[in-house]
Amino acid sequence: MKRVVALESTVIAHGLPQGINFETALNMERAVKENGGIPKTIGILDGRIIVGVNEEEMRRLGTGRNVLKVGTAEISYATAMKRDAATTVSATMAIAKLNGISVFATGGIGGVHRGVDWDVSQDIIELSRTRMIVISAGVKSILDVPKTLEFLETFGVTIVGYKTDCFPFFHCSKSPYKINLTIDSPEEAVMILKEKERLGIEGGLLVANPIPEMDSMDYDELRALIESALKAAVKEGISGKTLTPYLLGKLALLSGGKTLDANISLLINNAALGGLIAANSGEEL
Ligand code: PSU
Ligand code: MN
Repeated sequence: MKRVVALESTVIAHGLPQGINFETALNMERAVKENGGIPKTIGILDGRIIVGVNEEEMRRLGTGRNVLKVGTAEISYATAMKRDAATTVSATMAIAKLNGISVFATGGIGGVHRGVDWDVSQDIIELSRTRMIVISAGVKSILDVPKTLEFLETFGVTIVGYKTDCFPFFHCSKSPYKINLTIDSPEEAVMILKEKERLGIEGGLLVANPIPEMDSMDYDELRALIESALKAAVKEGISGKTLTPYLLGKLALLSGGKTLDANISLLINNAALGGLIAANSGEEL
């Protein structure tokens, strides 16, 4: 759909604490608009899929007690059971695709978790089968980044760095992990997606967009905080869908709110780039 940027709702309902989640969601929509895009935040209310929630619906997703967190696999449960549900990266992509939307901005995609035996996000599978530009600040720093990169490669996801050859570390603009492919403009992202379409190649184009330098955290400090958060999760036996929200919450606590500020900054930054890409996408995308 012309100039539209999809936004997810899990980050509102489960990724950010109440109080700032609603405001951040609105600021993301504003960032998309300021850059020429049309934001559509996706969510499920009473089993109804909504592409472009209004403020009241956004507030309900952000404050409701019984809001499910759904990946693609759980969308049909939420709609059949008439539930309220926030959509993760995978579910947002699946719904965006059904609605002809080709650009989606998020914070960080899910991937291969650390510290637990085996936990790989549905996000990677959806990225492997849905042709769409997904803007993210790398993958969440709580994950096993090298393993996540290997999985993305295995599943045929195209990864490009936006003005960087370094795979960003979510809260931190730098990491030891390199990206082979780089783009320098929004137009280039659009060109690559159009080529995928022309050649009949499925799968996402992950645009890794580093957090702005002034809001970036120190890499070593962040690593140490993540180790502590992971230890706490193992000790408390946290697993499954609650693991990501738990770790993000714990990190915010341990860092005195620094990870939260960084998370908000990168979300806005990604929404802004989403707006720019969508504005440059022309008629066909
Ligand atoms: N990025 C954030 N905060 C989040 C998420 C990503 O800044 O809350 C969410 C996304 O919706 C992503 C989900 O799809 O976490 C991944 O969860 P899991 O690891 O359970 O697959
Ligand atoms: Mn998981």
